[in-house]
Amino acid sequence: MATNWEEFYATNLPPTDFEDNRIILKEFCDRHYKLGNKIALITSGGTTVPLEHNTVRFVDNFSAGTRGSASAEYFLEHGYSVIFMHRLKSLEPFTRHFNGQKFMDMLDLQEKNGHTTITVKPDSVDVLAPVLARYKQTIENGMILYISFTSLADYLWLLRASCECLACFGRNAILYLAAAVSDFYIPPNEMATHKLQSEQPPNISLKLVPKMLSSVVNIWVPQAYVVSFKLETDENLLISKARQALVKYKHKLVIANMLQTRKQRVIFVTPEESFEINLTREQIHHGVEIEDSIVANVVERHSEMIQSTNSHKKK
Ligand code: 9Z3
Repeated sequence: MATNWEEFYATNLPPTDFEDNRIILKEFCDRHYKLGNKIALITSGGTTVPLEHNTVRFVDNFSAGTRGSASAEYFLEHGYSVIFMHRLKSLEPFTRHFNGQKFMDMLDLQEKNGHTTITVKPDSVDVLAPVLARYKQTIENGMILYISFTSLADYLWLLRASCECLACFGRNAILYLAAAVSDFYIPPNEMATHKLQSEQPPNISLKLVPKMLSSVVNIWVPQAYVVSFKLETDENLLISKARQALVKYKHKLVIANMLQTRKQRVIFVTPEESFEINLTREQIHHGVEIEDSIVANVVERHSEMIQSTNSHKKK
């Protein structure tokens, strides 16, 4: 009998650029595997759930991609190669610091004798230079791969393809699943072909998306260090739901967060313990990002896992 997963992939077509992305993913992974690098797959941003095959409307969610894009920078600082699998047009590492008007406001425009010069305002150089330097170094060393998705189906196709390429890394891979992935969708055979008409209120019935974590942890990358995120809006559910996920999927770590406070507070839930990381008002005021501590902690746990496996092997 086909599992929910097989059925999902059998009935939802891959995105049009899927084969190209698969080749790019494989090349990136092969290169970094040969270099002996540790690698982090970071998922980031929300997914869309189309309401029509010829999609005019879709269900979306709040995720801006702050968690994923900031975390990507910190993983790079810790020496990891990074696959940044993100929602198209959500925040990206490095450029996230200068989003929208901020970037324009950093520049000066001069017109003289028919010549146009654009310069960075002196007081913006200190802000731009360190980020630009890190960006250039990352790109020159080929340390990051940007792969984008929009819909839930795109995301799930790319997730499986990434896992296939990461399997050879064994314990040297981290999966850091920060994307806010829809739990509900409309199966293709139940979806309208054309734009829903507005003569009557539509009757939309969403189905549950098969739980991908189970395949990730048990089949696709069984040796990797898998970190999932649990988002809630009701504090009373947060820890119990995070624990439930750990028990069900048997991975290493769930990072729980509340929608409203996700930028200043997270709770690490592992099979052995749970503890909070909190930023003070002062830290927030000084531009400290919670992802700095989150990633440092995850990296430490990952190293411990690798070391403990190595010492087991030696015995
Ligand atoms: C998260 O909980 C992320 O921390 C956020 C980050 C999406 C809240 P932003 O992108 O927000 O910085 O604006 N991600 C996982 C959310 C999720 O859908 N988790 C599933 C669940 O809670 C489990 S995989 O059931």
